[in-house]
Amino acid sequence: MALVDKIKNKQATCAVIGLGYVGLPLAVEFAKAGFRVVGIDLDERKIKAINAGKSYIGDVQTPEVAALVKAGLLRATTDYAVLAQADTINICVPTPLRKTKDPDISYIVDASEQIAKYLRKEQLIILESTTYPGTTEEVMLPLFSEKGRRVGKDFYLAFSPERVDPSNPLFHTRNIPKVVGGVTPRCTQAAAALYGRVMDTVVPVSSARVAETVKLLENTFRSVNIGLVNEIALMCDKMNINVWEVIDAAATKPFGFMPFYPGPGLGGHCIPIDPLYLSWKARAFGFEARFIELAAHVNGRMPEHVVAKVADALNTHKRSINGAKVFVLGAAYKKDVADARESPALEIIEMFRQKGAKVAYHDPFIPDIRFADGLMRSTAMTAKNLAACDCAVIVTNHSSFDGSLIVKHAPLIVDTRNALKNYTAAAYRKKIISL
Ligand code: SAJ
Repeated sequence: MALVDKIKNKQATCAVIGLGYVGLPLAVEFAKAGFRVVGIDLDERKIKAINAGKSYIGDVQTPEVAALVKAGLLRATTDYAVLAQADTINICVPTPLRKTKDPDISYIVDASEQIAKYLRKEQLIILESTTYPGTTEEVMLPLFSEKGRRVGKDFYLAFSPERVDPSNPLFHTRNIPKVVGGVTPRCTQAAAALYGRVMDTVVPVSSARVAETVKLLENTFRSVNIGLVNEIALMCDKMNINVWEVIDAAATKPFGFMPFYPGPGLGGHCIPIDPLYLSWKARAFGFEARFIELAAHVNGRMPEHVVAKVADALNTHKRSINGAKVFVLGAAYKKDVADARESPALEIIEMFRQKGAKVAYHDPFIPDIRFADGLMRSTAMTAKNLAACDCAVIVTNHSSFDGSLIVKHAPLIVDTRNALKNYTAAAYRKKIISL
């Protein structure tokens, strides 16, 4: 295949559509491997930053971008016309949910329609955005097959799930095994050839559908297990058993167990969303994915449980939640990330406010949060501010949080992340309420 030869000798020009936390690292890895790469994004700021040799993604170093741009291996544009010169095209655009909790693949369709405008012989298109099984073949393929073009002969089409884990210190784009499935075997071969020149490990599978489903299984596995451990936490709370101690002891089992931890709810732009793409598609086949729906229900109830715990804790101090000063510590969806998308903290803050509490929050990664009635800014976590509240609630356990400061000054603490597990002295235990 002429395209595979071009890839093998790195003469291919690679286009990456969508330059976010998946697309930019991918574009940089392709360029580092020696390919000429053109990134495409609608956001002018991203384009300007890249062409000025600057990174806006934590896991991508600016000097690296600068060197690749200087070497002529990396450039960015908002103009899709460059696709006419591309030999390979990777799509890394968002796949959110609509308000109705149905999949929103409009970004994939928009990108595909642009690709179809410039499609020419021997081009390879690879979708990386997480989506329901069948998207590549049922939605994208028809757009490219017009004018008698034949997939696997005139052009190649594949799916390869993104597995980027932002700020993961060990696993980066290049050393995470890359699953890839083509619409035809020759499509798989072409896509595997491309990744084989960039990634340490390539895992070819028999079809695009299999590759789409691999990603959804990975993240549904997490959502369902988090839902299970949250339900166990609710049970242990009723039975006055320390669920954290139970999990730590269970985790000593050297096989057949993987610890997950209860928390204030499920945040991020992957885990709360991806499983619902799978259950939505299953419903189209008349199949009710009950585990997925139940996990979403249990995880969705955790913010309410946290607010109830705080109300009970205040009650033991003869305070009602209405009028109480509540200090939420941590707003990001998980520790040490600067991302509050779908964070349970947002729902918890809203619930406190609806109940008449005076809420402040502190998060070193999230300087402000926009609510319907305006902007809320992060409040410094000082001894004074901790002492001034009626209850502090640890919602995200950032590594930078000073447990001794919190325990010393806050009069009452609800700890939803077991962040204060080392403060076991009787005096402390009286004022620290665990999830
Ligand atoms: N969470 C719990 N208990 C747990 C684990 C997570 O409550 O035991 C919560 C987190 O606080 C967060 C949400 O679930 O609110 C999601 O956490 P996550 O650890 O799954 O982190 P994400 O959303 O960044 O997931 C990403 C995913 N990566 C990709 O989709 C490429 C996921 O597949 C990774 O396994 C995960 O990172 C990871 O392991 O860090």
